[in-house]
Amino acid sequence: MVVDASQHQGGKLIDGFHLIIKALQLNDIETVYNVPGIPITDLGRMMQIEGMRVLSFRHEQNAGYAAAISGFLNKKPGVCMTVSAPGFLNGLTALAHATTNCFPMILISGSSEREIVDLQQGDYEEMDQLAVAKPLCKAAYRILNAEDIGIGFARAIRGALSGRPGGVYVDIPGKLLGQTMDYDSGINSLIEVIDPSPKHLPSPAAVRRAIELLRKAERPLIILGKGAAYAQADADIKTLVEKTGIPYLPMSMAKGLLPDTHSQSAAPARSLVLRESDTVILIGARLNWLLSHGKGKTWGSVNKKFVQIDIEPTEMDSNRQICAPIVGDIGSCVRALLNEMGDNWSLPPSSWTKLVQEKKNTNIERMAQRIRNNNVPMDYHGALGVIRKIIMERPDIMLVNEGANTLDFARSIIDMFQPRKRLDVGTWGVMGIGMGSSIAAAIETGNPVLAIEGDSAFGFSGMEIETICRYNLPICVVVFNNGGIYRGIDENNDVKDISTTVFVKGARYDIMMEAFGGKGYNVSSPDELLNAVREAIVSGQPTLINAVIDEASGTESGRIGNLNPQSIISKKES
Ligand code: ADP
Ligand code: TPW
Ligand code: MG
Repeated sequence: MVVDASQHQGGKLIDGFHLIIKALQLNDIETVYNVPGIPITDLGRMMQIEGMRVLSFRHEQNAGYAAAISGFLNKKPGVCMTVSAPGFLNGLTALAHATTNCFPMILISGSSEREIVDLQQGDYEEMDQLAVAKPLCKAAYRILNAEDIGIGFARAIRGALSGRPGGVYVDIPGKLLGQTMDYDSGINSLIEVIDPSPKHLPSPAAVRRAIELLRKAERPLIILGKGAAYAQADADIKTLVEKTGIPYLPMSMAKGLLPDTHSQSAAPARSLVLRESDTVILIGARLNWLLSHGKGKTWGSVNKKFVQIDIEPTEMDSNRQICAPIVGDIGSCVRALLNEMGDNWSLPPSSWTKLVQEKKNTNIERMAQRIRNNNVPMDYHGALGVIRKIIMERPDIMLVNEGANTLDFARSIIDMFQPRKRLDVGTWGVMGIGMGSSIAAAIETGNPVLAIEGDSAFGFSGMEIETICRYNLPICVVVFNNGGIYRGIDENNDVKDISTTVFVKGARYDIMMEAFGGKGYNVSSPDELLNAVREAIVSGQPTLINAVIDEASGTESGRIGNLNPQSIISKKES
């Protein structure tokens, strides 16, 4: 039953439902991504009545991924709300993903009666959710009393945003919602969090140390990570790159921080700059697996010195010695570096920048030839050459991308021109972020969204195309349909079941979209693909394009096949 808050005002009482709503609104949180059910159905309804946006998904994991990416886009916690035990667990994957990626997010889950859960007497959807959540997020809280709702959410918001951002869990036992208290005391108990993500100035000595190192560098390189995109210090980062004249490499979600066509972008010469650089400045990027841990063949034999800017002090030396750690928020650190550099900064030796430029020219020319094909069936290059053209025409498009080959080729082929326009699988390389990220991108930015999805990747969240149609969102999903995971051609080796990596031949994902009233296209050539995407973007209507890709054109695991363990026994023998 829906109760209007004003009734309570008259009686000078307020309940848990409305205290939660007011606690969120007081902190400028107006959107919730959820799946309803006991005990939070009415909470969602009341949120809507009080003017919040509550979007309902078909699976909590997708609502969670939407919340996670909205945290990244807005520098404000994205909120996901779920029911107890199974709904909570479905949302938890996304909370862990947000924490791993340093995105601020709050997962609010309803839970069963504490007395029964703690005695394990078998309540409806019984689970000790707080204990389960704790190891998978930055902080986890349970609110038992209405008068603690203000404090509880203040802690959650500060937890998600301060220092290294991440996920916070808030456990809401069903009983809390119906609790009442005096209206005025309730309102006074709420907390507007002041400065939840305080500036963290770097120490002057750390800044001087870094500048001294940079002055001696002969082959310097800047690496921009998604922390730099998150920080929203776009103008200062651009100034730093341009004033130093240092070639830079964007990590995938930092693409577009400066346009990929920038003369200093070293992306098309990635292998060369990683191998040959002598001094590397990491800005909001970790030396994790995505950068081969800063070691091995990728990094060559040159003895490198690392400068690292990060808000998290313990990130330093995690994989390599950091000679000049700069701990602080990226905006403040970049500003401090610019101040310390002064006006006469000498550009890197031209022998270095020329070497990078030559390699770039060769690779750009090679790529241009490969994407200029109109093969049918399409290969990844032909199809992505088209998508590349679309983003050049409309750089405001939010590009969502997942898959293996579909991800790896898209990342290198599609140039980005504006910050925070590329949303992908993140640090885990997780499949399933597609539709949740697309929905949040549409809701949070209002821009057109283009999701480039492997057919396997799409399957993890595909049911949300109903959600896309229901809210009539300007999302165009392109399914790169190669009939399987990595490829559609694996043989079944005479065993009973079909190969583990292949799907139904000739599947028509476009018809799924039509089932919900959206527009479907089935295309087999780059020209058809180009026309279909253009029409979709102009129409702003929910669209799914089934793009038929040559089943044989991908490779195992895309670019990271080397990470597969090897058996001494061949697959055929075993
Ligand atoms: P990528 O995958 O793009 O290389 P990572 O997720 O590995 O990026 O790294 C992001 C880093 O950015 C994290 O170590 C995180 O602590 C840091 N970070 C996030 N926001 C800020 C900020 N505002 N200031 C400083 N560092 C930040
Ligand atoms: C949650 C493992 C990595 S990539 C991939 C899987 C299943 C799908 C690749 O096929 P797709 O792309 O999307 O069709 P393409 O172009 O190469 O054919 N479960 C989760 N995350 C991951 N990463 C996997 C499984 C995986
Ligand atoms: Mg595939």
